[in-house]
Amino acid sequence: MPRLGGMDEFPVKGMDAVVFAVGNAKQAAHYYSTAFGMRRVAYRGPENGSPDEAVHVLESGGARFVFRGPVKAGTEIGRHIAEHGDGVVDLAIEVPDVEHAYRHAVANGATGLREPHVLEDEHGKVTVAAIATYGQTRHSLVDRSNYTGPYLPGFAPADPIVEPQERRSFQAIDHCVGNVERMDEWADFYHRVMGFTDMAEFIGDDIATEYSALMSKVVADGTRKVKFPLNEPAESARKSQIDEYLEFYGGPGVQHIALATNDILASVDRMRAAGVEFLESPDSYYEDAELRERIGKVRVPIEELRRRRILVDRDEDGYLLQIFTKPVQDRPTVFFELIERHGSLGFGKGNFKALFEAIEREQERRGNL
Ligand code: TYF
Ligand code: FE
Repeated sequence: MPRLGGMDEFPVKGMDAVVFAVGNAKQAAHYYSTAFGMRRVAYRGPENGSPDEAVHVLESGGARFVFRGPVKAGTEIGRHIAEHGDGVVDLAIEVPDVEHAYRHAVANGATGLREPHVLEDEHGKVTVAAIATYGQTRHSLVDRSNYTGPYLPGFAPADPIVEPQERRSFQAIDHCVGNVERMDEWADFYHRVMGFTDMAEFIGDDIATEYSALMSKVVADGTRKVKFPLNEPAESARKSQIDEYLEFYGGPGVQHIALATNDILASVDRMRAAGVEFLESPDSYYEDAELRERIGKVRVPIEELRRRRILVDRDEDGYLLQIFTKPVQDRPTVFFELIERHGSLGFGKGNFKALFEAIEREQERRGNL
């Protein structure tokens, strides 16, 4: 029996937020409102106690994105953006006991970036600490069980930027993927520091050399609420998509955030209509007799998936539908995945070939292959 990681040594409640550093938080908040259908709920900036940066907080169901951008020259966040471009600076995790989680992490070799401390305002108290992970990325550890405000003490409630969509395009963060130089080292970090265990999905160099040019391993907490796949470039004839990321981001960082939806068809239609670009799987993917055989019956005709370029995969537990955006900034770095799960706990292993070929077509268009 595999050890049930996380439950005892490092209990987690789930993802608290994905925090982005961006050049212009006001415009990013607008894009994620109009194109991703998110709703702004909180703000902090020069008007209410944050002279260096503006922070817009957006939600879609249980998913929370935070956009931090500099409001003047010479800030720390500005230096981060100069180096990496827009990207993810913090995968914040909600935990029941910050002090315990932080002590456990640091005792097991994590670098502490911020000791546990209490933030307080009229809405209550939040305890926060932070540890370092790959590249310049961090994990804040957050306990907001004694707080009723919109995000963190010091933040003011903010109006939505546009009239919120009738139906949201996603309701939770499914998984957050890191691109690193040494996958095993970071998988071991999550085993030691957070008691996470490996999930079944693994791409070794056997598959890697055939087509993917990457190796990948997934670590997760015992409840599988927090799932972190880790990618490493593999030797191949052409430049790995992971090497491209590492070069353009300037080191390890978050590659993609997968967003859980109950109606991926509607989500894709809405997001495409709002200008979000998705990777295009070829017609041959849908015409493949082997795929049709393996997939069996899913909730919609394959034709509906083909029209939208949605991918489908099945394993012993069920099936999943998924699609990937192109990078959402000019650099070929961060992108998103939409995922609709029907029992499957996997990550779309059966789609890796089609997906990686689509990514390589994009790499080629950018002249980075
Ligand atoms: O998270 C995953 O593992 C899947 C597959 O560059 C994947 O979404 C893996 C690597 C990659 C793109 C997608
Ligand atoms: Fe994924």
